[in-house]
Amino acid sequence: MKKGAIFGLITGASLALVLACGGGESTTTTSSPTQVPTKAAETSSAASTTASSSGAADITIEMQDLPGYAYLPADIEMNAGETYNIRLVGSAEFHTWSVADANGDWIANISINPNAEQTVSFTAPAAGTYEIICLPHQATGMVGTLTVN
Ligand SMILES: [Cu+2]
Repeated sequence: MKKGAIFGLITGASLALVLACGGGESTTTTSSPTQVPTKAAETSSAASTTASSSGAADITIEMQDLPGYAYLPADIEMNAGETYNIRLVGSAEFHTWSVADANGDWIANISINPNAEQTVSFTAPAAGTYEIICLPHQATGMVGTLTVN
């Protein structure tokens, strides 16, 4: 007898839910078509403003081959803890953009293939001065300095 009473309650409750959902849906459908396009236009204009301001921290470094192996620019500055998008533009030869910490461990060690271009996300380490080297061309002067403030 008790089990039957509980089952009856559940069945009644789910019926009420189905009826409530059906009623709610039909009401929403009739009123929404005129409001949706206006809201979508407002959202997209706000999103484009955010995207243009977030690209402010970009740094572009170009690789230079003979007669003078070099990074253009060789010396860059960053703020500690800030994340930068570094665009590395390759030349005819293979290069690396390698940055070591005081212990000689790589903070960054990025390969730049011939005539390839890539953008890497790099978070500046603690304040200090770091040496940037190109592994194949370090001996011929392809070095730079990362100054973190
Ligand atoms: Cu190089």
